[in-house]
Amino acid sequence: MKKSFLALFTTLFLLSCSVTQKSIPVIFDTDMGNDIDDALALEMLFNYEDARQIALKGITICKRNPHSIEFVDGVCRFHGRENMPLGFAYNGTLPDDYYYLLPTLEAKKEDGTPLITPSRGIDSGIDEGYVALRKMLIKEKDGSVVLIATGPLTNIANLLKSDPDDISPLGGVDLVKKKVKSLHIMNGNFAVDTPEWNTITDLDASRVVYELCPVPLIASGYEVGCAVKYPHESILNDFGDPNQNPLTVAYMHYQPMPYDRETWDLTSVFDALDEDRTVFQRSEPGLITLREDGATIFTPEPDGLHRFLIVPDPEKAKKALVSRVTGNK
Ligand SMILES: [Ca+2]
Repeated sequence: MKKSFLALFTTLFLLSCSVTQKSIPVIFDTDMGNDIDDALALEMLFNYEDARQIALKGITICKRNPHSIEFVDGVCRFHGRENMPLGFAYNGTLPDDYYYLLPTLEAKKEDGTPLITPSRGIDSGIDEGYVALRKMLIKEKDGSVVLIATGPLTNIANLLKSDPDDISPLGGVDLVKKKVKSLHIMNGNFAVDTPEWNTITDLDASRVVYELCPVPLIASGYEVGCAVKYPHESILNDFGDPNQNPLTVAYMHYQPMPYDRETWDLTSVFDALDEDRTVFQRSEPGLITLREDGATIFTPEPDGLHRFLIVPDPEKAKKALVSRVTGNK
């Protein structure tokens, strides 16, 4: 009896240690409401957190649409995250509603009540994106935060440009250098020299991030997400009634079904957080610079802080991403 108690205690102790070690603090910056891949990426983050591999410390929104706030807050509450710290780019880009925000906010459960019930919106006094990021960062251990940005880099650039203030005596670059372990962005194109959408939607912000980011920066280029498409069958089959889950409702409104969507933002989340390093590979180190039109240029440099992603086996990557979006269902 004593032995089994000891074994149980030891197991629990080791389990708690491994949980503590693996709960990576993560901050997610998203243009939720533009493409549907942000919604799939957020679902992955919830699953990583449910598996106790990460702690999602906050979400900043770089799309200047009030319904983006309601959608993100509502989806967080749907998943039991009642008070997720949020930030919003009040002067961000792309204020349009587009295709899935409103239909998801208007969707109903079978009993006629709203599917998601946001408690916050544009008038809730949510912090400006970079202010929220500064507040989130100071709470975390030095060198610990994994920052993932899957939209135009408005908030991240404003963070890097921020001055010392009441939140921290450090300016943005020094604060990021102190707190952030790595920055993972869906940005650029490393296959051909064509400007990528996230890069050029806020080109000034992209220049700031590539020039000022003081920690390792890993970019998932346009070509990576294009090589791996999310299967519509998963949307229809893996989440119960697809009309009763905000992710699947949003997906079904983004484009006419059935369609398989490119996995751009999902690839950055997976690379940032997953222990399986065989699904996506990273390039040699180097320096990413932007041509005048916004095309990304990669120059190898042994001490460079920048890398880009490579997908050696798209079919393997698809299975890995589906597993993370569905939570291995
Ligand atoms: Ca995005």
